[in-house]
Amino acid sequence: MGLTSLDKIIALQRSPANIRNLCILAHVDHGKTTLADCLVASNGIISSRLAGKLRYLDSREDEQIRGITMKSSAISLQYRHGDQDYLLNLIDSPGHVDFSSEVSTAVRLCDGAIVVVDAVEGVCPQTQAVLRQAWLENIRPCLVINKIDRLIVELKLTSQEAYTHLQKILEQVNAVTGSLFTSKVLEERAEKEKGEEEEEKESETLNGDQVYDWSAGLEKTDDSHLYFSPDQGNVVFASAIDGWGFSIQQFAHIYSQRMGIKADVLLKTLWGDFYLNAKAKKIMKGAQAKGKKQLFVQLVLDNIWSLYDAVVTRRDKEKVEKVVTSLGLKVMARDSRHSDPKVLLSAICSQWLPISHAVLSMACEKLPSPLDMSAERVEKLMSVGARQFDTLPEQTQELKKAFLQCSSKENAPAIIFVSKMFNVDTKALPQNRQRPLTQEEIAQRRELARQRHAERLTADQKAAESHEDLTQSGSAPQEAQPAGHSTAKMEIRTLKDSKPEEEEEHKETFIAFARVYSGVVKRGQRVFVLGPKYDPAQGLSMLPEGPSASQCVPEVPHLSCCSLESLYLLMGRELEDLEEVPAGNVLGIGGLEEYILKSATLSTSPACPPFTPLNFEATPIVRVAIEPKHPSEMPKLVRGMRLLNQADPCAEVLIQETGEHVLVTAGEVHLQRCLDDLRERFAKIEISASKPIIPFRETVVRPPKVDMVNEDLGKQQKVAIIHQVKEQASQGRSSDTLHVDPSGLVTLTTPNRLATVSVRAIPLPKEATDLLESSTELIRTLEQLNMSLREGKSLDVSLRTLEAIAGLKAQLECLLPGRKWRNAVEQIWSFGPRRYGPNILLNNVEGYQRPSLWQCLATVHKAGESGAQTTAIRDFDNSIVSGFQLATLSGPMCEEPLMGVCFSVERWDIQSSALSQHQDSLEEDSISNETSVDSNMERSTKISPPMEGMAAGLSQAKPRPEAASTDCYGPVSGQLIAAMKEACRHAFLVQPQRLMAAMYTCEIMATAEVLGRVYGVIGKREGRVLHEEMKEGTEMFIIKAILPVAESFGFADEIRKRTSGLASPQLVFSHWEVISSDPYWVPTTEEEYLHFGEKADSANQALKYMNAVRRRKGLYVEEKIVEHAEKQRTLSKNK
Ligand SMILES: Nc1nc2c(ncn2[C@@H]2O[C@H](COP(=O)(O)OP(=O)(O)OP(=O)(O)O)[C@@H](O)[C@H]2O)c(=O)[nH]1
Ligand SMILES: [Mg+2]
Repeated sequence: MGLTSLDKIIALQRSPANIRNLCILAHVDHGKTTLADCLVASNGIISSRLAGKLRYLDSREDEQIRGITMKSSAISLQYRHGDQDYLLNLIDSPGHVDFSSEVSTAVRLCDGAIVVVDAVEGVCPQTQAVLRQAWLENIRPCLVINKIDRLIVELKLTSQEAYTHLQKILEQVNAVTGSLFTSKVLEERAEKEKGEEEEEKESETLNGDQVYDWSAGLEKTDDSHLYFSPDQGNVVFASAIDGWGFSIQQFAHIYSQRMGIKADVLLKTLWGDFYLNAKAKKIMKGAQAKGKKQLFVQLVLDNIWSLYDAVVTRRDKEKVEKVVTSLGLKVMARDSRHSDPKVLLSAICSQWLPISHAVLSMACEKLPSPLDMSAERVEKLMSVGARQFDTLPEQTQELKKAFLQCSSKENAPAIIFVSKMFNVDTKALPQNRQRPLTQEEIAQRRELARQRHAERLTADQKAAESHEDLTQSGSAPQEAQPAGHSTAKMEIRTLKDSKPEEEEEHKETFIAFARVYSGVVKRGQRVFVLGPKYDPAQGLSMLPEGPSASQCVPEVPHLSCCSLESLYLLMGRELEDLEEVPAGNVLGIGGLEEYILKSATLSTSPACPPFTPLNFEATPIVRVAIEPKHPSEMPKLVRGMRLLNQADPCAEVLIQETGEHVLVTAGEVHLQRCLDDLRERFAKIEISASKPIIPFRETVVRPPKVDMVNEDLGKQQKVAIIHQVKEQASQGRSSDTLHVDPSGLVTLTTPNRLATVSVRAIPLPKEATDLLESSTELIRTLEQLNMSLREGKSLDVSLRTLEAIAGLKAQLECLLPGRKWRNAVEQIWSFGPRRYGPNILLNNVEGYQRPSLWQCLATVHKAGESGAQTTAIRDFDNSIVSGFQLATLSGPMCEEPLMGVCFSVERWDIQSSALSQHQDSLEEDSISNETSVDSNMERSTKISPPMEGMAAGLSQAKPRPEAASTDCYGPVSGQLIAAMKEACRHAFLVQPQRLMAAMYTCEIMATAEVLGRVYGVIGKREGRVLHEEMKEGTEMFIIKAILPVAESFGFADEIRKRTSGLASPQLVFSHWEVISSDPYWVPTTEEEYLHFGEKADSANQALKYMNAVRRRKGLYVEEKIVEHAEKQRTLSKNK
């Protein structure tokens, strides 16, 4: 880029009112990068002839090869609009679902977005997703309806039909916005109502006139500015590939001059049901009813249609010339002579209706500048997790002003957010880049080269001579021998020169993708790095007198200090060095890789809170184990995976218990990119990846009512089940500590016989499981609250969080109805695995009371309310929970996590000797205090005989000295954990078990001809079609289907191949689903024998999955390898 424009950009960075930070968002392949090309070409960075073909911002090789964008990248452009110069920091984002996390990183740094929609495909799943993301981040969108040329050339619509079609697309987009808006208003309304109710309760006075207000609040709220409408100026119609685009402002301007109609009248009527009455010289309403052409069709579309007709379809040279002269354009001869009519077309269109002009003008007019940031957005950015903005320290709340002012004054605190770390080749950094040479340098180099050439010539001559001598004397030539003094010197020099270069080649530098929200950032400045858990209140108390980041910092948790070594202007593939960057700009920062993993907040003020984490929509689900081809290269792989983890917002890297290095990615395409990155950039070694590791869940279901041939199961079958249970129980009774009763209650005693637990496994209703699965964040917060309550800390929770918890509780109560679940929600002991999973531990132990899981909801927390007799036994409470956590983390079928299982603990006995043993060990650790004496006393007063009535009582069956002899079993708490885990596993095993498979949803667009093949592929892969509909105005069908993740690998490829590239699906993780077949099923009734045969060896999908997992994990797989060993005969011998 030229120096002048860099200077200009630096100057523009200082006036935030003229800055627009915007990103381009869309579904995959709707033309974002092509549009970005056109905008980049307007700044002369690439040639306008190449715009749309180059895809300049797709700088990776695999992006170019695959034709999809895989990362978001930024470029700064300038544009003159009206009499002002603007700086546009443009970010292109990927549209493929696998990379949706990259979209989140882009959206966070912007104030506005350009949403691109393909005029043929219309609103697609990712279009909805990006609109939602823009909404969640409070950034304002504008719309570009792209690929309008396809309506003309491919679909061959008339201009009238195209108008109707475009109207429908606008309706679709607005419907998405509308639903987002409605849900927000309703939420606010609900909140307000709650506030009002409370107020009413306080005042207890009722307004006499108004009894009840049932308006939803939607009527009052003005939402017209949110919608896309051409007359609002926030819609551009375009064809990025042909280089044209327009908003109706442009045409209003043209026709107001040509026809003498006022521009603002045209603005209002160019889009809509208006027509031109030539006789009356009036614009009238009701074009459709009267069968007239709408103004938009007549004045806009018809012109474009006839141009395409003349240039592309009929190739009518004369007409083209006429049009060109009438529009006052100049077309170069080589363009008009070109054999491809598209060249001429884009030469004409890009002059007549340049797309960059339309889109950039819209961005300048309609998108907000950094100064317009709303207070709502600032508060959202600053409130982390459960904490509300009002509860933040005063100094922190003060910072809101800094955000809103976006000031670049010296005294303004610097606030920066880094949304991702990306890597560039160290050689591409501006300080290492080769500058263009000056004339003198060129001359010098030429001279040097000439000398070297001469030296080489003489050296070669000498070498040839000596070589001849040597061959003549019969000895082998010695290459290493220096041929001449001068060349040896030269070689040494070149060696020296190239060595550091080679080293550098291996280096990747990480650059932070960031934005300055306040203050000026200078090169070398020191700032605080605020971790996601940093608490400004704590920071402020430890750094009282507002110290600057330049001083040495005392140890504050989650806070560190770093200096910003280099600042860069992001110019797509290139970076430019900057000295300082004022507020409101997007920038790259070098030298932070030691401090930041993926994203972070930087500030000079310790009062600054960390920003809310990015909203990631994708769930990483595809796992593969990775190993180097040569085992000795393991350290390189480990290092490479660490770098990959830093460079990708979404990929996860972990080491499993088995020692495998596992990479978790969002999908197949993402996986491929990560592997390529590892091979070529980060590890630079040959690696091999395992087949994708497919996750499963294990669950129990209610006993089936019909058998496999749909016959009612009679009593006979029930007997069989009990029989089976007994059989299993007897198998498990290697020790006599296990007892299973016919109702499925499993009782297990610890090896030292001191403790006994009885557990029953019950399937949770599907809805309840789904609720738990979707509320993991909330449950985690609940668990944290309980933890701090247990530690006796004060609570700092927002009302909203408490409400959400109460809501969860109420919903659970609704979803667990009936006698069976009576009081169940109140008695939830824990969730699991990891304390927030979709399984429940229930406390059904009679007489055992413990603090409720929902204790944070109680307004007054009554400490020590639980019965005195349980205080001692409560010491072991944690062991039961831990046992449950372990059991739910890996189930007995194939050691996968459990899901949707409720373990109800119905009895729990501990012999008092165990307690005293436990107490003894505690006393050894700490000096015994009064409480322990107390509990000892209590214990002696509450003695109950074992296994009788009071299940949770304490029994003193054995005298104390015996306890010493049980020491060989280890601590009681540990034994109890193991016993609880085993009990859960056995309780699980006596219920009918099922595997659960992860499911993807996919939406496939296909034409009628290939529909059958698409169905074929879906069916073959065990998918289900949910619905199919015809896309209005096109011949495309949209098929929505769900597909097990296990069957999805290669699905997209297969669909693409079978439909000759016409359909390409995107897979998004949707939910977990029970696989209906029983992996342990064997025929039991006569009909089943008849139907499936004795061996029942028809494919059992669940068994296949289960065995595959077991085999991978090295577990025992029960399989017959040879069923009927018969001697094989060779046919030829038989003759
Ligand atoms: N007919 C037509 N094709 C277009 C137009 N704009 C883009 N394309 C084509 O659509 C394809 C996808 O374009 P891209 O710009 O790579 O799409 P994208 O939205 O950046 O795709 P991702 O980044 O992968 O999400 C390319 O083959 C383009 O040539 C257009 O206006 N008309
Ligand atoms: Mg792209």
